[in-house]
Amino acid sequence: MKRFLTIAFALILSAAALSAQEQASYYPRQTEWLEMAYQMRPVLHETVVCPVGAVRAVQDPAAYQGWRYEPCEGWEGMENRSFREIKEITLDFGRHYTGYFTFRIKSLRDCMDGPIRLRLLFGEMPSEMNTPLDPWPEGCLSRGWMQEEILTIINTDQDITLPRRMSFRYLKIELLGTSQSYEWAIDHISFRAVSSAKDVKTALQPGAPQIIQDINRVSIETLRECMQTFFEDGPKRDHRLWIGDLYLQSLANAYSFQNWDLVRRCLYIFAALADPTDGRLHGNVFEDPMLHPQYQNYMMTYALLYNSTLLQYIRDTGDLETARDLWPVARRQVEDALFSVGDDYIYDMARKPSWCFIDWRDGLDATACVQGAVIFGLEETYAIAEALGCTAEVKEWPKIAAKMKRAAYRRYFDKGSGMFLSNGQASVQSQMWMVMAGVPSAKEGAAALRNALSSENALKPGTPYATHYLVEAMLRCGMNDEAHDYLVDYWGGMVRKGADTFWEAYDPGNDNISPYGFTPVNSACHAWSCTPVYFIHKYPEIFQK
Ligand code: RAM
Repeated sequence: MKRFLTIAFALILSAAALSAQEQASYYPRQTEWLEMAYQMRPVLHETVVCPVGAVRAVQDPAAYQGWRYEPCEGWEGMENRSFREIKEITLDFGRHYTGYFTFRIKSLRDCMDGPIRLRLLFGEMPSEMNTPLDPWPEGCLSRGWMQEEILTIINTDQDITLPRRMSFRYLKIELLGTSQSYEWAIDHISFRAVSSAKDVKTALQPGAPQIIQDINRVSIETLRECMQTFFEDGPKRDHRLWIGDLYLQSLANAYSFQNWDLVRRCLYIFAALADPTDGRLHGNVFEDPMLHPQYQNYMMTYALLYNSTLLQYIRDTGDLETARDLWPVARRQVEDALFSVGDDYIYDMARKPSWCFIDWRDGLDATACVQGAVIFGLEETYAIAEALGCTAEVKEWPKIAAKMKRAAYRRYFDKGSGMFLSNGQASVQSQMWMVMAGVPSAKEGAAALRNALSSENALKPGTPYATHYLVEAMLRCGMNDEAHDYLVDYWGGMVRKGADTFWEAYDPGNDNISPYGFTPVNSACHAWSCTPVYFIHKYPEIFQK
């Protein structure tokens, strides 16, 4: 009896400890927010598609990353031709799709008397399909990201659907093994494409230039493919919701699909999964097998962009109820960032380590950029407080922002070069974040941007992510024609090199740029690259003329 009572007492105590722990959650409503996020999970729309033809790979130094495809025979009638004779085929589905692949082995003659072994390789880019993957480079991201499956098939004449979701345009099928005593074909090839995006709600002005039409279309396709149960960064690689990508997707969404429910869902997911001990947001989260963050992945610059996403969401929808719910989360991210601002009003990256992502560009000194990002985040969050009528809670912020701007100017502006230097380094990235923060006047900012863009030594953006802020900064300085030309050159450059969705990394001067040291693992349909649709529709007088 005594023993029973002890156990019962221990159980009650541990339950009490658990609920005390739950209550200690930084935001008391986190469990409820998670439940809301589950309830808001969208239904995916499905479309069944088939290949449009077979293609042959051509190694061509003039092609992007050295490879291109040209159409060839082989698709028509494939279902009645022995695959023992075909041996290998590459199919082109005509555009980028994300979803599930199905096919069948059809008996043509005699009875199957041994398993069939096939290699299927799905890929977004011609070079990804044709670059040897092994030996896999040391230190690179997981080899498992490559969409390659080896299948052993023991039954004919029934549908085989791959469990793994694929994101691709091209599919190569190779025969690795078969019995020689029967004939079979590959039949019933189909692909169930999925996306939560529906109709596009915006249209270009009649007569918009062809290149703008193309860039707009490719932006929309990029966003559509990334819109799954949440805004993924890349449907081929990462499959994650990252705050920095979400912010840019929310801008593009506002001028295309206008799916505000999906933005709202993402805002609640991040809030629900914030660190319960200190309220910090994680930089990215996963949907499966259940919603969870990439633990310990703290990204101060991204955490502040959560607030910008919320601000954009309020401006687009007027939904102050959601903003009121999430205001404590937004305020907390600023408080956390301000913890690292010293008495000199300069952000000190060493004070509380966190990943301050700005761009994938080797050697970039992010110090000045981060100072700018904090000022920008502070002001954006203050605008949320204004919308909610709660500025009294954060009345010090405008003064802090002003002091941080003055400190940034004093610390980073170099009269000699007419640029902001970050620990002595010139980069376009530093100029654009100083402009985003409102540190220089429009005139000075434009001069600094021009100086960095024309300087041979200044680092340039390595991703469409950073290029987004460059174009935004140019517009803020009144460099409208330059912003137009830059957008057309940069994103139009990808279109001219064959993009049907925009790439994760792009440098007009270096086709082999890869944040991971190996281009096949790059994502060729990447969320943060989809913002031209936002610029083109928000500023029609600049971009559609
Ligand atoms: C890469 C992805 C992702 C991005 C992070 C910081 O892993 O491209 O989209 O947000 O970097």
